Amino acid sequence: MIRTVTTTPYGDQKPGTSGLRKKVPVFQQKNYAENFIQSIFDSLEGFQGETLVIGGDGRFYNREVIQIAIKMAAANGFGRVLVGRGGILSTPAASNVIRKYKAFGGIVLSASHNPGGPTEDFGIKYNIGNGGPAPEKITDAIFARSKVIDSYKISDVADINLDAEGTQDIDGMTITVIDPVADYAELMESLFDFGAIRKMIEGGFRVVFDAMSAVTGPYAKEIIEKRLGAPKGSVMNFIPLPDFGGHHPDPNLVHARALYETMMAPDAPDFGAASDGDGDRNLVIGRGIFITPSDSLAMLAANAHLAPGYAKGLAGIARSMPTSGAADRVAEKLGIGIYETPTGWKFFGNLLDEGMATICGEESAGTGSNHVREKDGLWAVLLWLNILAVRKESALDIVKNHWATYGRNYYSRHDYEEVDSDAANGLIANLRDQLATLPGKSFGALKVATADDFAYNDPVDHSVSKNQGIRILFEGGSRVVFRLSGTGTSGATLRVYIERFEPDASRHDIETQTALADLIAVAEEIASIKTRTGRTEPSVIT
Ligand code: VG1
Ligand code: CO
Repeated sequence: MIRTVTTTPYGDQKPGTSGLRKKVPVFQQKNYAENFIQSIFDSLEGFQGETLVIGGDGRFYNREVIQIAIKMAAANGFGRVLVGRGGILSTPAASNVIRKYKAFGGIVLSASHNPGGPTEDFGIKYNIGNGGPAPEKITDAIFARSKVIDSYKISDVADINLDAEGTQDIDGMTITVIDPVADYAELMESLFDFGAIRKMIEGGFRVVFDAMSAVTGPYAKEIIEKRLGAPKGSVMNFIPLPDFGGHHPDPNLVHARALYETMMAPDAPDFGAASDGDGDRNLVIGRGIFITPSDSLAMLAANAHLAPGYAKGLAGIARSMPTSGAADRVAEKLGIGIYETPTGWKFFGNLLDEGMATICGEESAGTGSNHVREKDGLWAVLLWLNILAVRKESALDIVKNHWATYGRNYYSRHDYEEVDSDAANGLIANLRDQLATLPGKSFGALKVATADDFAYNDPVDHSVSKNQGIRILFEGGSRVVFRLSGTGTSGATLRVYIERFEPDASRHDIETQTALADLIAVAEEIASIKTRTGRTEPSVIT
């Protein structure tokens, strides 16, 4: 039986960089999730009888919202729901399922790298039929709808058993509980030379993967241990936990410290990697060398043709604006297009759909390709393994060679988390006010060439996205970028991105923060971070 329930709107359901993210208690307010899901459905057209994919990263409150979403999909007229067993689907796996089964779209439940638990974070995101995050046109419509919504529809049925694969019907809709891993593992096997990787591992190559007690555990177990033959124990923290074991499932040098230390030890394995809460990010560390995400994007692009799925070469590379220009040099050498987009995977969708870009990446540990429409953590790890298996060199040698060929883009991001929102907005406003007068100004040896607030004109649908980050570019190619995070759930997070290009191979071994020290000081001088935020140092440096 279908019920129509009267509700009142919440004013704060604005999707951010990657969907709606709030603390669990916010989502637990009366009708909060229902309002948002109905606002999604109300913003879509033509889904009657169509398929909806539903899955999440297994965090606290995942199962509850999955039940709600299924019952609301039935009441709103979807013909079929595909849901991952246990309510689990990694973000890239969900993207794949949407594409493979020609679904109308999908609802992905995740707050990604943010911590989980009763007082931590939760999130809901809508993906369109290409498998990618809804573009701004749709997220704007969802927000507008959420502000006036007065009722939602839900099927009045008992909870669905999510733990057994199979099919059942409710209110005229079919629900199929699917294996969350199988389709994804098959896709990976179609892109990479599993035989070559298996042989490398048989030959003694040691790989470790930290699933951070998050969604990639079952995927990495199946692929890295079972299909590629890595010894048991190669995948660590492989059981997805609702609170990620109390950790931040954020694969960076702060939260994946143990992995970093393992990789820097004298008896380190050959290759180490980690992924985040929902499986779309990757951290890669070769023995003795941390590979920054921006460098990893460039190196994967330069070597992708060594994997069967990319043997024909790349059509183009796309990177988010704050991501370093290392990939640009590769695109230039390959003679292919390079695109600079705002932060967030949704901006890559059109470029991938149009065949303009094959590989995309973000400095925030996200890399992916046209195989799905999300960034994909395990995909990046497997592409690295495929490249290592073909080149038969260490990751360290590949990195050093790359820098020697293309030059090195020293790069770092400084995050100031949970700062006062007014202070953060004031800081950005102050930077905006300086944009006109900065060009031509000198700070020590650094002279500002241009300064702007990044705006993106989508070359495919010609939509314009403004205010995407303050860029200060110096003569010689160095730059500093400032923007506020769109994924946080309390206060504001200021991100400062710092980059300097160094062509001289004899200067490629400087410690990163040292190499960037002058720029870091100028960033402080221009933005007055310390006085405006009251912070003496960043909370996270990546
Ligand atoms: C951050 C990253 C961005 C990424 C987004 C979602 O956004 O900077 O590159 O696409 O998270 O990633 P923001 O607005 O906080 O800077 V995930 O893995 O959290 O879905
Ligand atoms: Co993520």
